[in-house]
Amino acid sequence: METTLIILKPDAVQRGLMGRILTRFEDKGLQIVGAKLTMIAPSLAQTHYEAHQSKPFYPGLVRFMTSSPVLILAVRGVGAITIARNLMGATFGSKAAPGTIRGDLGVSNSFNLIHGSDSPEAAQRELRLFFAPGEVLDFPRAADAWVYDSAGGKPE
Ligand code: IDP
Ligand code: MG
Repeated sequence: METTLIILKPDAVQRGLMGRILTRFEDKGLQIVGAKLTMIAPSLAQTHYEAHQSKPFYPGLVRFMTSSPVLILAVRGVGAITIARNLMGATFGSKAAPGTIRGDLGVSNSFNLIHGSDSPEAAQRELRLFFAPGEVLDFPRAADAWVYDSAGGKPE
């Protein structure tokens, strides 16, 4: 099982799209194991996006991410990191494929609704940035018996 860090960005919250985006993850069979509606402090946004520090869009990105509340999520499942990235679609709303969150719900390249960790290392780092110990929950989900085929001993 993998856990990934998802952020519904300020545009998603302000546009009233939280429920519809969350539903896509739940519909897919992923489990929501952490959630908080919060304002991101500028220092945290800077650290989170530090890989992009040298990019021209970095100051605007930090301003955008700290401008209004966001919904921070921990999302779990077999292959959750890649599955979530595929559900999100390409970075730019203008280019993201129909059927994806970014492709269906937005047109902007910077206001692109959602963040998702892009590797296991990033997920581990980002989950630790946004969730304190104990805030990401570990609980059985009754539906897992039907979401996964576990006949072989592990969920597939
Ligand atoms: P990702 O969110 O799909 O992983 P990254 O390349 O990691 O995309 O970029 C992080 C965020 O920075 C994007 O989600 C988007 O909000 C913003 N961003 C990336 N490239 C540009 C750009 O060329 N112009 C404006 N904003 C950008
Ligand atoms: Mg990225």
